[in-house]
Amino acid sequence: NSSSNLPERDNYVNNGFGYVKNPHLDLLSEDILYHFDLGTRTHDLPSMFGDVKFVCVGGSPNRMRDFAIFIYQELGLDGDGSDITDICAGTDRYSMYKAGPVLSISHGMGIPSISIMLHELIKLLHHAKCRDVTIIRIGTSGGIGIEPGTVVITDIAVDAFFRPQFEQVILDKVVIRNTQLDQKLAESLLHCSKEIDDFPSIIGHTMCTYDFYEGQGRLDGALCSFSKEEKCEYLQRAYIAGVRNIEMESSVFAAMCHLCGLKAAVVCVTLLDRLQGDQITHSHSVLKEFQKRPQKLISSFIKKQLHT
Ligand code: R2B
Ligand code: URA
Repeated sequence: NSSSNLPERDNYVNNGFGYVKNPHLDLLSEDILYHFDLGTRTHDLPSMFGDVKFVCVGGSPNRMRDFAIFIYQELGLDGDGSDITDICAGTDRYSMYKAGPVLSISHGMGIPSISIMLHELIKLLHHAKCRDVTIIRIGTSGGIGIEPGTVVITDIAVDAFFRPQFEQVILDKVVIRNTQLDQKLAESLLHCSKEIDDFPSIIGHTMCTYDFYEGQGRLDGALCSFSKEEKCEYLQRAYIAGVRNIEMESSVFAAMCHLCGLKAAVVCVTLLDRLQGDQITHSHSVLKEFQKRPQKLISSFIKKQLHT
Protein backbone atom coordinates (compact mmCIF):
# COMPACT_ATOMS: atom_id res chain seq x y z
CA ASN A 1 0.00 0.00 0.00
CA SER A 2 2.03 2.90 -1.29
CA SER A 3 -0.11 5.58 0.33
CA SER A 4 0.19 4.21 3.87
CA ASN A 5 2.77 5.32 6.37
CA LEU A 6 3.52 1.77 7.46
CA PRO A 7 7.21 1.01 7.85
CA GLU A 8 8.88 -0.63 4.89
CA ARG A 9 12.05 -2.61 4.42
CA ASP A 10 14.74 -1.44 2.03
CA ASN A 11 14.92 -2.85 -1.46
CA TYR A 12 18.13 -1.81 -3.16
CA VAL A 13 19.78 -2.53 -6.47
CA ASN A 14 23.50 -3.14 -6.12
CA ASN A 15 25.69 -1.41 -8.71
CA GLY A 16 27.63 -4.67 -9.12
CA PHE A 17 30.52 -3.91 -6.83
CA GLY A 18 31.49 -1.22 -4.38
CA TYR A 19 29.52 0.62 -1.80
CA VAL A 20 26.79 2.58 -3.58
CA LYS A 21 23.35 1.15 -4.27
CA ASN A 22 21.82 3.59 -6.68
CA PRO A 23 21.24 2.75 -10.37
CA HIS A 24 20.74 6.43 -11.24
CA LEU A 25 24.35 7.26 -10.40
CA ASP A 26 25.64 5.34 -13.43
CA LEU A 27 23.66 7.71 -15.67
CA LEU A 28 25.42 10.85 -14.45
CA SER A 29 28.13 12.23 -16.72
CA GLU A 30 29.59 14.06 -13.76
CA ASP A 31 28.97 13.66 -10.04
CA ILE A 32 29.45 16.80 -7.96
CA LEU A 33 30.04 16.13 -4.26
CA TYR A 34 28.69 19.56 -3.43
CA HIS A 35 29.33 19.69 0.33
CA PHE A 36 32.93 18.49 -0.11
CA ASP A 37 33.62 20.82 -3.06
CA LEU A 38 34.88 17.79 -5.01
CA GLY A 39 33.66 16.26 -8.27
CA THR A 40 34.39 13.47 -10.74
CA ARG A 41 35.22 15.90 -13.59
CA THR A 42 37.24 18.38 -11.55
CA HIS A 43 39.20 15.93 -9.40
CA ASP A 44 41.02 12.66 -10.04
CA LEU A 45 39.32 10.84 -7.18
CA PRO A 46 41.03 7.42 -7.77
CA SER A 47 44.48 8.97 -7.52
CA MET A 48 43.52 11.23 -4.60
CA PHE A 49 41.73 8.56 -2.54
CA GLY A 50 42.28 5.12 -4.13
CA ASP A 51 44.59 3.96 -1.29
CA VAL A 52 42.18 4.83 1.56
CA LYS A 53 41.60 1.89 3.95
CA PHE A 54 40.35 3.66 7.09
CA VAL A 55 37.93 6.54 7.37
CA CYS A 56 37.55 8.24 10.74
CA VAL A 57 34.69 10.67 11.22
CA GLY A 58 33.84 12.95 14.13
CA GLY A 59 31.77 16.05 14.80
CA SER A 60 34.32 18.83 15.07
CA PRO A 61 36.60 20.06 12.23
CA ASN A 62 39.46 20.93 14.64
CA ARG A 63 39.32 17.57 16.40
CA MET A 64 39.45 15.75 13.07
CA ARG A 65 42.44 17.87 12.01
CA ASP A 66 44.18 17.05 15.31
CA PHE A 67 43.39 13.38 14.74
CA ALA A 68 44.84 13.50 11.21
CA ILE A 69 48.09 15.05 12.50
CA PHE A 70 48.23 12.53 15.35
CA ILE A 71 47.74 9.48 13.11
CA TYR A 72 50.19 10.96 10.57
CA GLN A 73 52.87 10.99 13.28
CA GLU A 74 51.84 7.62 14.71
CA LEU A 75 52.11 5.99 11.27
CA GLY A 76 55.61 7.43 10.88
CA LEU A 77 54.78 9.20 7.62
CA ASP A 78 57.26 11.81 6.22
CA GLY A 79 57.47 15.02 8.28
CA ASP A 80 55.38 15.82 11.34
CA GLY A 81 52.03 16.20 9.59
CA SER A 82 51.56 19.79 10.73
CA ASP A 83 51.39 21.00 7.09
CA ILE A 84 48.43 18.71 6.38
CA THR A 85 45.76 20.65 4.43
CA ASP A 86 41.97 20.57 4.35
CA ILE A 87 40.92 18.77 1.16
CA CYS A 88 37.49 20.43 1.48
CA ALA A 89 38.92 23.94 1.91
CA GLY A 90 36.57 25.16 -0.84
CA THR A 91 33.60 24.70 1.49
CA ASP A 92 33.15 25.29 5.21
CA ARG A 93 30.52 22.57 5.59
CA TYR A 94 32.97 19.74 6.34
CA SER A 95 36.73 19.37 6.75
CA MET A 96 38.72 16.46 5.34
CA TYR A 97 42.35 15.45 5.92
CA LYS A 98 44.34 12.52 4.57
CA ALA A 99 47.21 10.81 6.37
CA GLY A 100 48.44 7.93 4.19
CA PRO A 101 45.64 5.33 4.07
CA VAL A 102 43.59 7.19 6.71
CA LEU A 103 40.95 9.77 5.87
CA SER A 104 39.74 12.03 8.70
CA ILE A 105 36.49 13.93 8.13
CA SER A 106 34.24 16.12 10.26
CA HIS A 107 30.48 15.55 10.13
CA GLY A 108 28.96 18.31 12.27
CA MET A 109 26.24 17.66 14.84
CA GLY A 110 23.18 15.50 14.39
CA ILE A 111 21.64 12.97 12.03
CA PRO A 112 20.94 15.24 9.04
CA SER A 113 24.48 16.62 9.05
CA ILE A 114 26.26 13.24 9.22
CA SER A 115 23.81 11.73 6.75
CA ILE A 116 24.65 14.28 4.03
CA MET A 117 28.36 13.75 4.68
CA LEU A 118 28.00 9.96 4.46
CA HIS A 119 26.16 10.06 1.11
CA GLU A 120 29.00 12.06 -0.39
CA LEU A 121 31.73 10.07 1.37
CA ILE A 122 30.32 6.73 0.21
CA LYS A 123 30.09 8.06 -3.37
CA LEU A 124 33.65 9.35 -3.05
CA LEU A 125 34.85 5.86 -2.01
CA HIS A 126 32.91 4.42 -4.96
CA HIS A 127 34.32 6.86 -7.52
CA ALA A 128 37.82 6.37 -6.11
CA LYS A 129 37.38 2.57 -6.43
CA CYS A 130 38.31 1.99 -2.79
CA ARG A 131 38.04 -1.56 -1.40
CA ASP A 132 37.98 -3.08 2.11
CA VAL A 133 37.41 0.21 3.88
CA THR A 134 36.75 0.34 7.63
CA ILE A 135 34.90 3.41 8.90
CA ILE A 136 34.91 4.53 12.52
CA ARG A 137 33.04 7.36 14.21
CA ILE A 138 35.08 8.80 17.08
CA GLY A 139 33.03 11.13 19.22
CA THR A 140 31.73 12.39 22.52
CA SER A 141 28.61 11.32 24.39
CA GLY A 142 26.79 11.40 27.69
CA GLY A 143 27.23 8.22 29.75
CA ILE A 144 24.54 6.42 31.77
CA GLY A 145 25.72 4.89 35.04
CA ILE A 146 29.39 4.77 34.04
CA GLU A 147 32.45 6.76 35.06
CA PRO A 148 32.98 9.92 32.95
CA GLY A 149 35.89 9.38 30.57
CA THR A 150 34.84 5.79 29.82
CA VAL A 151 35.12 4.88 26.14
CA VAL A 152 31.97 3.13 24.88
CA ILE A 153 32.30 0.91 21.82
CA THR A 154 28.82 0.55 20.35
CA ASP A 155 27.42 -2.90 19.56
CA ILE A 156 24.10 -1.53 18.34
CA ALA A 157 22.58 1.94 18.05
CA VAL A 158 19.08 2.35 19.45
CA ASP A 159 16.50 5.12 19.12
CA ALA A 160 14.81 7.10 21.95
CA PHE A 161 12.43 4.13 22.47
CA PHE A 162 15.46 1.79 22.83
CA ARG A 163 14.60 0.11 19.51
CA PRO A 164 17.56 -1.08 17.43
CA GLN A 165 16.44 0.74 14.30
CA PHE A 166 16.60 3.98 12.36
CA GLU A 167 13.56 5.45 10.62
CA GLN A 168 14.34 7.11 7.31
CA VAL A 169 11.51 9.00 5.62
CA ILE A 170 11.71 8.44 1.86
CA LEU A 171 9.13 10.21 -0.29
CA ASP A 172 6.15 9.83 2.05
CA LYS A 173 7.08 6.46 3.51
CA VAL A 174 8.86 5.54 6.71
CA VAL A 175 11.60 3.01 6.00
CA ILE A 176 12.99 1.06 8.97
CA ARG A 177 16.71 0.39 8.86
CA ASN A 178 18.93 -1.96 10.83
CA THR A 179 21.48 -0.26 13.12
CA GLN A 180 23.69 -3.25 13.88
CA LEU A 181 27.43 -2.50 13.82
CA ASP A 182 30.22 -4.96 13.04
CA GLN A 183 30.50 -7.18 16.15
CA LYS A 184 33.95 -8.56 15.30
CA LEU A 185 35.30 -5.06 14.81
CA ALA A 186 33.77 -3.96 18.15
CA GLU A 187 35.40 -6.93 19.90
CA SER A 188 38.79 -6.19 18.29
CA LEU A 189 38.53 -2.56 19.38
CA LEU A 190 37.71 -3.59 22.95
CA HIS A 191 40.66 -5.99 22.93
CA CYS A 192 42.91 -3.21 21.64
CA SER A 193 41.74 -0.78 24.33
CA LYS A 194 42.50 -3.35 27.05
CA GLU A 195 46.06 -3.50 25.70
CA ILE A 196 46.43 0.29 25.99
CA ASP A 197 44.87 0.17 29.46
CA ASP A 198 44.99 3.98 29.95
CA PHE A 199 41.23 4.41 30.44
CA PRO A 200 38.10 2.33 31.08
CA SER A 201 36.33 0.98 28.00
CA ILE A 202 33.22 -1.14 27.50
CA ILE A 203 30.93 -2.43 24.76
CA GLY A 204 27.30 -1.28 25.07
CA HIS A 205 24.25 0.05 23.28
CA THR A 206 24.34 3.70 22.21
CA MET A 207 21.15 5.73 22.15
CA CYS A 208 20.97 8.18 19.27
CA THR A 209 18.67 11.20 19.64
CA TYR A 210 17.54 14.14 17.52
CA ASP A 211 18.41 16.72 20.17
CA PHE A 212 20.91 17.41 22.96
CA TYR A 213 18.44 18.90 25.50
CA GLU A 214 14.81 17.69 25.61
CA GLY A 215 15.70 14.80 23.29
CA GLN A 216 18.24 13.50 25.83
CA GLY A 217 16.07 14.16 28.90
CA ARG A 218 18.02 17.22 30.07
CA LEU A 219 16.55 19.52 32.69
CA ASP A 220 18.76 22.46 31.64
CA GLY A 221 17.53 23.41 28.16
CA ALA A 222 15.52 26.51 27.21
CA LEU A 223 12.48 24.24 27.32
CA CYS A 224 11.66 21.46 29.79
CA SER A 225 8.24 19.98 30.57
CA PHE A 226 9.19 16.99 32.75
CA SER A 227 10.35 16.47 36.33
CA LYS A 228 13.72 15.33 37.59
CA GLU A 229 12.04 12.07 38.67
CA GLU A 230 10.67 11.48 35.15
CA LYS A 231 14.09 12.15 33.67
CA CYS A 232 15.78 9.69 36.05
CA GLU A 233 13.13 7.04 35.48
CA TYR A 234 13.67 7.31 31.69
CA LEU A 235 17.46 7.10 31.94
CA GLN A 236 17.17 4.14 34.36
CA ARG A 237 14.99 2.35 31.81
CA ALA A 238 17.56 3.13 29.12
CA TYR A 239 20.28 1.60 31.34
CA ILE A 240 18.18 -1.54 31.90
CA ALA A 241 17.69 -1.79 28.12
CA GLY A 242 21.50 -1.92 27.78
CA VAL A 243 22.14 1.72 26.84
CA ARG A 244 25.48 2.99 28.18
CA ASN A 245 25.77 6.29 26.32
CA ILE A 246 23.78 8.88 24.37
CA GLU A 247 24.85 10.84 21.29
CA MET A 248 23.35 12.18 18.08
CA GLU A 249 24.70 10.38 14.98
CA SER A 250 25.20 6.64 15.58
CA SER A 251 21.87 5.34 14.26
CA VAL A 252 22.03 6.79 10.76
CA PHE A 253 25.76 6.08 10.63
CA ALA A 254 25.18 2.40 11.49
CA ALA A 255 22.21 2.13 9.12
CA MET A 256 23.92 3.66 6.08
CA CYS A 257 27.19 1.76 6.57
CA HIS A 258 25.29 -1.51 7.03
CA LEU A 259 23.29 -1.01 3.81
CA CYS A 260 26.37 0.00 1.83
CA GLY A 261 28.49 -2.90 3.10
CA LEU A 262 31.03 -0.77 4.96
CA LYS A 263 32.62 -2.30 8.06
CA ALA A 264 31.74 0.24 10.75
CA ALA A 265 32.29 1.06 14.41
CA VAL A 266 31.27 3.82 16.81
CA VAL A 267 33.69 4.72 19.60
CA CYS A 268 32.63 7.58 21.89
CA VAL A 269 34.04 8.84 25.15
CA THR A 270 31.51 9.86 27.83
CA LEU A 271 31.90 13.43 29.13
CA LEU A 272 29.60 13.02 32.15
CA ASP A 273 27.28 10.57 33.87
CA ARG A 274 23.73 11.62 33.04
CA LEU A 275 22.44 9.96 36.24
CA GLN A 276 24.48 12.57 38.14
CA GLY A 277 23.64 15.69 36.12
CA ASP A 278 23.17 17.42 32.79
CA GLN A 279 25.85 20.12 32.54
CA ILE A 280 29.33 19.34 31.33
CA THR A 281 31.41 20.71 34.20
CA HIS A 282 34.85 19.17 33.72
CA SER A 283 37.68 21.60 32.93
CA HIS A 284 38.77 22.24 29.37
CA SER A 285 41.96 20.23 29.88
CA VAL A 286 40.12 17.21 31.32
CA LEU A 287 37.65 17.28 28.41
CA LYS A 288 40.55 17.52 25.94
CA GLU A 289 42.20 14.48 27.47
CA PHE A 290 38.86 12.58 27.37
CA GLN A 291 38.43 13.40 23.67
CA LYS A 292 41.90 12.10 22.94
CA ARG A 293 40.94 8.63 24.26
CA PRO A 294 38.99 7.38 21.22
CA GLN A 295 41.78 8.79 19.01
CA LYS A 296 44.44 6.84 20.93
CA LEU A 297 42.41 3.66 20.66
CA ILE A 298 41.75 4.04 16.94
CA SER A 299 45.33 4.96 16.17
CA SER A 300 46.59 1.88 18.00
CA PHE A 301 44.01 -0.28 16.19
CA ILE A 302 44.92 1.10 12.75
CA LYS A 303 48.64 0.63 13.39
CA LYS A 304 48.02 -3.00 14.34
CA GLN A 305 45.88 -3.59 11.25
CA LEU A 306 48.45 -2.06 8.90
CA HIS A 307 51.31 -4.07 10.34
CA THR A 308 49.65 -7.49 10.18
C1 R2B B 1 27.96 14.25 20.63
O1 R2B B 1 28.30 15.50 20.94
C2 R2B B 1 27.57 16.43 20.12
C3 R2B B 1 26.67 17.28 20.98
O2 R2B B 1 27.43 17.96 21.95
C4 R2B B 1 26.83 15.57 19.13
O3 R2B B 1 27.32 15.71 17.83
C5 R2B B 1 27.12 14.21 19.58
O4 R2B B 1 26.69 13.13 18.95
N1 URA C 1 27.13 14.58 23.38
C1 URA C 1 25.81 14.30 23.53
O1 URA C 1 25.12 14.09 22.53
N2 URA C 1 25.31 14.24 24.77
C2 URA C 1 26.04 14.47 25.86
O2 URA C 1 25.51 14.41 26.97
C3 URA C 1 27.42 14.77 25.69
C4 URA C 1 27.93 14.84 24.43
